[in-house]
Amino acid sequence: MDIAALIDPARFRAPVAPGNRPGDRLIDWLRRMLLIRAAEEAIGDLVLSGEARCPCHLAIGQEAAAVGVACHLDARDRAFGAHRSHAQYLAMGGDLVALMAEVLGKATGCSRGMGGSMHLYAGEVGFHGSVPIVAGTVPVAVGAALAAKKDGRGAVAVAFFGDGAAEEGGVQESLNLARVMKLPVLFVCENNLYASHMDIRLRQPSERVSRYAEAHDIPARLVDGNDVLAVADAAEELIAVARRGDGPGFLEAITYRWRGHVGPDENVDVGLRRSVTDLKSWKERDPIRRLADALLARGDLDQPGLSALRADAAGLVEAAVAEARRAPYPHASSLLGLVYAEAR
Ligand SMILES: Cc1ncc(C[n+]2csc(CCOP(=O)(O)OP(=O)(O)O)c2C)c(N)n1
Ligand SMILES: [Mg+2]
Repeated sequence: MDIAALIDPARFRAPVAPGNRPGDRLIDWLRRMLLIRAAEEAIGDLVLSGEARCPCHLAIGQEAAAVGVACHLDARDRAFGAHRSHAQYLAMGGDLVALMAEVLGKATGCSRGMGGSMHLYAGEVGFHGSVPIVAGTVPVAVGAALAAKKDGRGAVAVAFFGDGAAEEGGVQESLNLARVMKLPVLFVCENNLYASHMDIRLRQPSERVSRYAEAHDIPARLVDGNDVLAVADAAEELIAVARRGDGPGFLEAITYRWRGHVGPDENVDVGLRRSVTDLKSWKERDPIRRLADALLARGDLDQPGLSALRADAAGLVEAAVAEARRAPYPHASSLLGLVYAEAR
């Protein structure tokens, strides 16, 4: 794929090409993307109303990257994220109520209300944590891949990170070690072209992050990150290589966040090149609409069916927020309870 075409928001707006993939599988992916979108819109509202007090980084517009990778992972795998990880957590099957409770700081949250939006955990489905230290979990994923290799049960580790994280030295060291030790890890760079408010074109000589993988002799795929099928095909191939013991892979998904760096507003007034026109244009590459249109065109779904999927997602999110609201806050006495591991 040509990076110049991929970063041009006037391109790739057509429905995705479902090929001969079964309709029910694709409907499941659509359902997951709709749930992520609805959940993040609700989180945005909770921030606006002041109920959510932690910083919340929304991935609205980026849903296909998380779902296209997560659909090939299972509970034995070890995925890690960063500050913008609601989508990855939900795509892996993390509990929706526990997410909302965590965002509201409640004791029933997935990190017992101690972490907030940027510290998500759902080990039971293979999501082993998100940490807002940019690039912090990339070497951790490499360690998890080493453990997986020693276990010999075919598990893979996945590091989700951004284009900004790729500029941290630890990512280079991680790529090097993973390749030299032939570890089963997939590096997934969700390249949304921004690190906080700075455009990648002001930071780098090339917009293409996967060139780092080539420098480390790691097979890389560059895809339209708003095409869940393109992401899923590339992820499937690279994950299969890792699972059979043939070493790491690197997947770069070009995408764009519709909201600001942090919080629900659009941040069009802070970046140098994030213009209203660009944002409007990127919304035309909506990963959800492109999949839904493909399913409608192929007859896997009709309009009432699509409306029902949307209503289901909205209903689940509304119920989850209500349940999270009812949950208690953690007691102050539990504050130190999670600081040290218990002696075995
Ligand atoms: C080590 C470190 N440096 C700086 C920050 C502040 N910070 C938070 S997010 C971010 C940008 C990350 O950009 P990217 O990796 O592209 O992720 P995106 O926000 O685009 O999803 C920065 C600089 C941080 N959290 N950690
Ligand atoms: Mg980024």
